[in-house]
Amino acid sequence: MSRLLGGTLERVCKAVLLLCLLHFLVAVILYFDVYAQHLAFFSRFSARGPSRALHPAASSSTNCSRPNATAPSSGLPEAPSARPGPTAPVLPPCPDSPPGLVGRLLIEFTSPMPLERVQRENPGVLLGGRYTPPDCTPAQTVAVIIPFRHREHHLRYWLHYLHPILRRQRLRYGIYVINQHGEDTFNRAKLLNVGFLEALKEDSTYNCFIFSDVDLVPMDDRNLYRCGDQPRHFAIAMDKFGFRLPYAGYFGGVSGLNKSQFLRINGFPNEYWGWGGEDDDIFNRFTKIQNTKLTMKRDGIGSVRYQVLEVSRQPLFTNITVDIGRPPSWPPRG
Ligand code: NGS
Repeated sequence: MSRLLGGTLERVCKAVLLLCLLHFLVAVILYFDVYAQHLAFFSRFSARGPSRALHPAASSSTNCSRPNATAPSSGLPEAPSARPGPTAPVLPPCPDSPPGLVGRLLIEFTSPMPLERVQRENPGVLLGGRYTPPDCTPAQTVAVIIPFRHREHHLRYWLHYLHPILRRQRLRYGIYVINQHGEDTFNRAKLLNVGFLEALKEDSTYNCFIFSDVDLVPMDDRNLYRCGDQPRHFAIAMDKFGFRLPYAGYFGGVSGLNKSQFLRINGFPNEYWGWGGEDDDIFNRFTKIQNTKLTMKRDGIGSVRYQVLEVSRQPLFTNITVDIGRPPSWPPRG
């Protein structure tokens, strides 16, 4: 009887052990599945809904670098950059994989972030938030467009994190904050259209446009802010969505299109007043599905109407205040 009981007990113990092992294996697989995508990790520091705690990957300092860190062998020059004059030697093309990247970044939004500090820590950035690597010639010129209103606090963090990242990525870039004038309903996509046109007025050599929310920063500098053969969605793994896409076809947060891609889809829709939907419409422009097929020809960069009220070149960004009008009189969305 006792031998029978002992045998059963042994079998139960073995089964429990096996189950534990299986559990451990699944945990390891899931861990690597999530962390394999860490290049694409993004942190949103204000959710549109209630604010959320940062993922431990963002708040822990383990293996993470400070935003203005330099890799030991980066050789990142700090001197203010200048375009080569007629006698300056022709610089070599910038490498595809920039040598000075530091990988995972320590992202935290606790201490105040004065603009003077950001300026001090980014000596190579010129008036208007322009930067050109002094030691190589980048393949693209990148305009970063930020739709904006009343988010100075977020903007300071964004500049603090992004300038060092973009410099390490050896990009030639400019930062354009497109500030919606007045208190009428916000229109993110229309501001992005304005940013595209106004950035090109500032510098007609821009050939890559990165459209970024002001409260979204990459958590790893190996996520390169460059354009590709296809429109790119950068924010595919965000802390607020558990580092996954909230749904297939999500195109919000940070995206990038080169000039011809943007023009081929007639830019972005102007008619999405208030929260949500504009990014889905933009995504649909690539696949020309649903209602977008009917609207994209008449509503886009070709039909955008606005008035520039002020262009102000600040040390770390160009601020363009625009009047984009108001939503039509039927009830606004969102
Ligand atoms: C969808 C919205 C998108 C938005 C996404 C995530 O429902 O514009 O939620 O929103 N689409 C529509 O409203 C049709 S978020 O959780 O970031 O606030 O980007």
